[in-house]
Parts: sequence; structure tokens; C-alpha cells
Amino acid sequence: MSRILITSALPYINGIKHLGNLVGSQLPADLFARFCRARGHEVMFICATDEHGTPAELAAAKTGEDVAAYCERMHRVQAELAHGFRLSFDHYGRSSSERNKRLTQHFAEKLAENGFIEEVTERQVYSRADGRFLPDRYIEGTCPNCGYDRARGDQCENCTKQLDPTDLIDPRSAISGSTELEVRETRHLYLRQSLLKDEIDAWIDSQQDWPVLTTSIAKKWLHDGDGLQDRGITRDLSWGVPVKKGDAPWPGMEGKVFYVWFDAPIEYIGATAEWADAHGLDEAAWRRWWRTDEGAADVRYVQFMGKDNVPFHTLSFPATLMGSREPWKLVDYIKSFNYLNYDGGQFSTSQGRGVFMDQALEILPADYWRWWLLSHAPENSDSEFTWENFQASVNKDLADVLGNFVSRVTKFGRARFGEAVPEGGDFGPAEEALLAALTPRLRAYEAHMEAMEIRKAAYELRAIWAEGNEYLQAAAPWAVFKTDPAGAAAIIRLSLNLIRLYAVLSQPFIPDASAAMMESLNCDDWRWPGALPDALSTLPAGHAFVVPEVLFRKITDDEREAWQARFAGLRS
Ligand code: B3M
Ligand code: ZN
Repeated sequence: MSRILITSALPYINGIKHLGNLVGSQLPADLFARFCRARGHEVMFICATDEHGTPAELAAAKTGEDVAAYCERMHRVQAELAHGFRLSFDHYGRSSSERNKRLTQHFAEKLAENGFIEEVTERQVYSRADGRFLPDRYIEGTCPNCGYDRARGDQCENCTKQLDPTDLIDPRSAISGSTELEVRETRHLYLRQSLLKDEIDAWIDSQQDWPVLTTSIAKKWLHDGDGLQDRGITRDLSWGVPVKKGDAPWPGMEGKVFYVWFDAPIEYIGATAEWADAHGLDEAAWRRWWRTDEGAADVRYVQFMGKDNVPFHTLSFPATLMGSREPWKLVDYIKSFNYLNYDGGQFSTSQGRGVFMDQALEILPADYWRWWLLSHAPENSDSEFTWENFQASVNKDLADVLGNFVSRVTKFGRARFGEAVPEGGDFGPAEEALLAALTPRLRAYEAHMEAMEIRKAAYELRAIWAEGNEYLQAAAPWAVFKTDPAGAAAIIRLSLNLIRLYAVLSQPFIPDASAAMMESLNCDDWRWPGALPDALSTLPAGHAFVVPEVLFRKITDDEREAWQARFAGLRS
């Protein structure tokens, strides 16, 4: 048994996430957490809402709420959806927590003590009408390159040219539309990442087993262009972690907050501390996950995220931890994902394109989505959601293969032998062949799950279900029963035990269906299988069971077409 710390990238607070976001971090992290727990490891699975920054302020302004109230409400909405998808976080925290505030201020103070913070005077656009400095992307104007009149201060969406706000012709505030803009001087703290470049480089080089997607992104940012750049970690905003040194003011930084990307990853630690607080535990309880001098040296730490978040997790956050010169736990493995596209285009939060978490659960239960999303996870390249593919996978894998097996076995068993595992009969060559086929598949499934090769794991799990179906089809207990009732009893006994095995193995993918299978078997033995002959004799003759409700229903063509039409447009 080992101790495994698992974090999912923190969903940003300003709206409900789409299925592409879900499959890029939270869902695969949950799969892995469930698997690790099932194998008997001690798991700490952490997520939180990422609540600071300008987008939160603007989203709140749009709904007319105070930003703190907006974040609180949206945190509850996201927590409920996470529960709806059965994401089994040990704690779902908030980056606006007191814990994170303290930790963020602590790290900044340590970084400053160690010479990794520099004060820099910047010239920034100030909007008199809005009474605030404007971040680059909140300044709009005409692109000097192509003439597009809604180019943003950081980039022109039309011709993709990277811009500086001062390049824009007729610049205006994207918040108020005001053109009363001026350039003012403001002082900010910079994290001197460049001083840590060699250390970070060596650390990344020492990670032999990281996925190529992760290391290639990290290396690109380390070595391309001017290499690892120092970064501003403070902002002229009111919503965020105030820039302070512990309880003392930070001279010259009054009224400023830390940049959202500085405090967000620190919330992985903050949320673990929130977990301890929520359970009335002491400091040691969370520090044993994070401080290598207090127990975390034995912890394996795995992070899950989309590829766009990789630079922050391979460079900036490690720079924060290393630069503190305190023994904080660094990540051991980063599982990163490409993008999931939607029906010929991209999922888009800003445009409301695609299926969002709340809408998905209105249509079908979580397991249907979990299965499709995980078995099509964008691991080695981008992948695409289409309604046809979704319908085909659900109907075939879940309804025809798994659901049908469970239904046939329990119904035939009840009809011929009553609602108890039948006794009598012997196992023969067909059963031996089944075990011989299942054993290597089971071990391959375990290996893929351990390696977080999600599609490969899904493939083996599906094959394990199919082996049962093929066995049942070939053994044909309905025919055998006519001449050899005991022989049919043996087949059903084995098949009922297979259902239990399927519940245990499938639980990381489809937890609700697994729970329903176990309940119908009147069983609470979730032990992971060792040798198959043992695992498949867990339910003894005489053990009571019932026929479960339909596990998975099929998606009809009419439904598919209706959903296709409903989600063709943009969400308002
Ligand atoms: N909130 C992801 C995003 O919204 C960002 C992740 C933070 S992880 C510390 O794109
Ligand atoms: Zn342009």
C-alpha cells in the first residue's frame, strides 16, 4: 500500500464547464483516484474552484452580484455538478479560502527572502471611467495589421497577430467602452523564474517517465526564444489575495493582489489544509501529504490537466515551491490531455458551443457520459465528440455488452433456479478457456490503469465484458438446462460471480452501475481480484440475489437527432 496524492486542475469559477474541460482533468483524475483506492492505496484526491482574477470580477459584474457572493454561489453550482458526475474528491476547496490566502502570502514572503522577487515599474493602461488598470485583454481597438475593429490588447482574433495594447488604433475599455484611457506607471512584483531555470531544467530531465506531451511543452518554454521569463505575480485588482508579508504590509504594494495563476496552484496545498479543517484534524494531517520533512517523501503525487495548463505546472508552480527553499512536495507525474472537439468544431465556453456539465446530466445519467468520455479521452491527439459516436458506444458497449450480460444471467437464473446462486454442476473446458482468456486481460487492464493509459484501459475493460458475453452465448445454459440442470447451474453460478467481478473492475469508470450490480447481488465485497478462480467463487451457492433494473438503456435515433438539433446552436 502506498500513499497517492492526486490533483485535478482547478476549474475556473466563471461558469459551468463543458465536457471537454471535464475529460481534460477532473474526470480522468477521478478514474485514477477510484482505481488507486480500489487497489488499497491511501489516496488524497484534491480539487477546488479557481476564484480570483478579472474574469471572475467581470462575470460577477454581469450578473450584478458582489464578486464574493458570485463565487460562493458558483462554487456551490460546480460542487453539485461534480457530485452529479460522481467525482470522488476528498475535498473540493476554494482558492479564495483563508488557507490559500495565508499560504500564498507565505510563499511570496519566502521567495522574497531568497532573492526570487524583484520589484518592477510597468507602464499600464488605466481607464479613468472604470477607475482601474485594464489587463491587456480588456482593451479593444482596431488592429494595425488587418483593420479588424475588435482586436484585443493581447492579440488580434482575426489575423492572430500578437499585439501590445499600445499598438491598437482607437483603443477603448472592453468593460465600459470608454476611450478615456491613459498610460500610468505602476509597480509590480516579479517572480525571477530565470534564476531557477537550471534547477527546473534538471528536475524535468530527471523525470524519465513523463508523457511526451508534458515534457515537450515544458521544454519548449524553457528553451525557445529567450527561455524562462520572469513573470509579474501581482495585479492592480481588488479581488484576490492581498499582497502582504504575513500580517505585515508589503511597502509599495498596498491595494494590489497576487496574480490568479500565482495563487491557484498553491490552492492544491490550501485545499488539503481545508480538508483537514473540515474534518477537525490537526496540521500534521495535511502536512504529511505536502512536506517531505513531515512524511510526504513517501507520497507519489500525480497531477491531471489539459495541455494549456502544462507550462504553469512544469515551470511556474515548481519555481514557487523550489524558490521557497522549504521542503515542499513536487509533482511526480503529470498526466496531460489534448483537446476534445465538438461535432466538427471546438467546445467553447465563451461562445457557449457544445454540451455543458449541467445539460449533460439533464439528458442522461453520469455513467453514460463517463464511459464515453473516458473511453475516448484525448490522450495522444485531439479527439471529437459526435452524437453518432456517443449513441453507438453507449448502445453497444454499455447496453448490448455489459447490460445485456447482467440482465440475461440474472433473469435466466431467477426463472430456473430462483433468486439464489444455484448449486451443483462442475466446471469444464469452457470455463477453463474463459479463465485463460480473462486472466491476461485483467492483468493488462491493471497495468494500463496504473500507467493512466485510459483508452487502453477502457479497451481491456470492454473486452473483459465481451468475454463474459461470448462465454454465456457459447455455454448456452438455456439449452443445457433441458438435459443437464446441474450443468446449467454451474454456468449461472460462475456468471453471477462474473457480475461481481465486473462491478469491482468497472467501478472507476461507471460507479453507479457498479453499485447497482453489487446491490442486486446483495454483496458488499469490493475486494480487487487476485487469482481469478478465487475471485469467481466469492458468491457461494445459496447466496441471494435479485434482478436489477435495466442498467443501461439504448439511445434511440429520435433522441440522438433531437439532441443534435438542441445542441447545434450556441448556449445563451
Ligand atoms: N483555472 C484552468 C482554466 O480555467 C485553470 C487551472 C488552474 S490549475 C491550478 O483554464
Ligand atoms: Zn488583425
